[in-house]
Amino acid sequence: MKIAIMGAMPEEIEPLISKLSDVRVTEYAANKYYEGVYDGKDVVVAYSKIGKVFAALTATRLIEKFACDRLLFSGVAGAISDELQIGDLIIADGLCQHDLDITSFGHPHGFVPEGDVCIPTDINLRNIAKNVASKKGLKLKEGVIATGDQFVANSDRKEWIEDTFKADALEMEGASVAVVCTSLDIPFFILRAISDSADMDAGFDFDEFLESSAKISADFILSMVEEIEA
Ligand code: 3QA
Repeated sequence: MKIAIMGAMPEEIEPLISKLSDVRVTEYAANKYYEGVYDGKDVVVAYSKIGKVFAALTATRLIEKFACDRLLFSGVAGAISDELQIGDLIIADGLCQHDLDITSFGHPHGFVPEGDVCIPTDINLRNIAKNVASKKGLKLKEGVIATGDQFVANSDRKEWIEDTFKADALEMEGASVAVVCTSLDIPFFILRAISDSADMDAGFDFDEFLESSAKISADFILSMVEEIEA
């Protein structure tokens, strides 16, 4: 078993790589990949850079070149659900692409032929997350995460995403990782800690809480790695 852990931004993986031992760094397509050991398990950590295309490239590389057979994503997200405050954790039960649109042809938002509007995450990894949360007494929301190549800082757009996809949080990478992992048959998991509420104040909040929320997510992911059987 080799576990890939990816984020989108350097801030999202720094709290992870600082905890690895025997680190070896390699570079591919202007991304750095950190192979190392955590809790006796082989892990490969990388940040993709922002957005769906970079995330798809990095996820593919982690699976095909580094032979990872599980992929965990750690990072921050904008909240949609009122239940989610800054610093709260959400795991995706499914992910959709809110900016994928061939509705001119009568298809629903987020759909293309031979694809799915909503891609489910691995149930075993979700159960491990729930066990970690209950052990640590942490609140963990489970819901739909919507992905698109937009930093959403607009209440109208946010409400549209909520209404259209029943989404609880939004970000810019999860669904593309879901497409790659499902296509390549790799169990995957998406965790996010809230950095902002995707509204007028989102840019300001994001700058303020990126680091602290990224750390909350990363710490949780490491606890999950401890629970995953080698
Ligand atoms: C935002 C990051 C991208 O990887 C997606 C954070 C948190 N709040 C969001 C929101 N809308 C969409 N996504 C998010 N991540 C990158 S833009 C800022 C870059 O600053 C999740 C996310 N409201 C770089 C310095 O110039």
